[in-house]
Amino acid sequence: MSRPQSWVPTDPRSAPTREHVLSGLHGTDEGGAELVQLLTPEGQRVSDDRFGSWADDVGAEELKGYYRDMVLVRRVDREGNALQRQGQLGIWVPLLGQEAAQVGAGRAATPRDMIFPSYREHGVAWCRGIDPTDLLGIFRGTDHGSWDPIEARFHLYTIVIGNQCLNATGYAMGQKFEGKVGDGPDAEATMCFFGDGATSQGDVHEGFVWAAAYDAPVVFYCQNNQWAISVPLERQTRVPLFQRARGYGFPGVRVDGNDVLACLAVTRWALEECRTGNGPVLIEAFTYRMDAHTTSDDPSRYRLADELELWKLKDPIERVRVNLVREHGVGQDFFDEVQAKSDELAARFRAFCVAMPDPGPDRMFSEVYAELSPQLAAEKSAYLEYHASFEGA
Ligand SMILES: Cc1ncc(C[n+]2csc(CCOP(=O)(O)OP(=O)(O)O)c2C)c(N)n1
Ligand SMILES: [Mg+2]
Repeated sequence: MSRPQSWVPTDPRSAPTREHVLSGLHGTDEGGAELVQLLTPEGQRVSDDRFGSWADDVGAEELKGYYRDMVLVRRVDREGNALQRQGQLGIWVPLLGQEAAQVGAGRAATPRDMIFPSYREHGVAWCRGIDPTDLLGIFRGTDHGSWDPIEARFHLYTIVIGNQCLNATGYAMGQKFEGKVGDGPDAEATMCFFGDGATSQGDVHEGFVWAAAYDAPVVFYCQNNQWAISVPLERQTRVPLFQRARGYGFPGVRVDGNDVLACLAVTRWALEECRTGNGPVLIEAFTYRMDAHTTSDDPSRYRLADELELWKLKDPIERVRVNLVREHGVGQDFFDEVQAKSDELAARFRAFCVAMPDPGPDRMFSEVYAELSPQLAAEKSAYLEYHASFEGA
């Protein structure tokens, strides 16, 4: 069967043929011609007419910074996985493979911008200045989230798939209503992180519709890591995800999610569009989840190992390392220094985790509402009384 040139039917009124559907699915499997890339998997810096200028200021020093970010974030991630296996955490959600998608986007945001994550955004949290030890509470089950979302301008993790798209859109509408969109230095935007699977949720659709109708300054940042637990991307969509934006009336861009520079450039552009009143924007960061969905998942049951082997060749950290060595003459000292920093961070992360105290029974009632309602206050005292009945038992 020959594949048509494009997935788009020639007559827009006609239903897509089987061939069109299949070619559309094919388009979702690969980056495709519209993938924005500034750093190839081989570590070569390349140009891009539309977005290249948004990373023109990135020289050796900045690139070294992004390399350091990605190595440290990966190290935290690997330690998190190990701590779960050793019984110190109830669960861990790995980001392995998505470091560039997160660091590129996270470093593009200014301190004024507000960010709504899902549950895998440890790299974005890092860019917001959240100490990695603050991530441990949720996964050890001692906390709902240990950072102040207002101060960090980074909301607490959301486990309910897609829900944060509504929160982010509402927040961005508020920014618009309060006159925070425009040319001034106080302009700000919102960024919302979600996965490929989340795009099948009603909440994401509703968020897109409201954001479009109100010109809300929100960047929808979809990390397409090809899988929603065991469900592959082709079960979620007939068209490449970035093209969905068109149906809502705003631009969609597909960026190489394993290319930190391209993610930085495209996100800088998108946030600026939003701040200046041209939002919303959808970014599809085309990447791959190299580990399991969570530590409760076993991907060998639903995907072939050779897929992972192919994506290893597109590793987001390795291409930056190669570029630093080849195009900037960075020597081994720098890489040794980053390695030493990563060992130090890992040791601190582990030591913090194993020493975390168990919270008291009142903890689950604290910092949820500013003031407890009478009903919650009654529930709290009943619970504390029940707890106390075990004392000495
Ligand atoms: C509303 C809702 N439905 C189902 C789930 C169970 N669930 C947790 S993660 C997940 C898959 C999400 O996939 P994707 O959006 O691609 O994000 P990824 O985990 O790949 O980053 C599902 C179905 C949930 N948490 N919330
Ligand atoms: Mg996914």
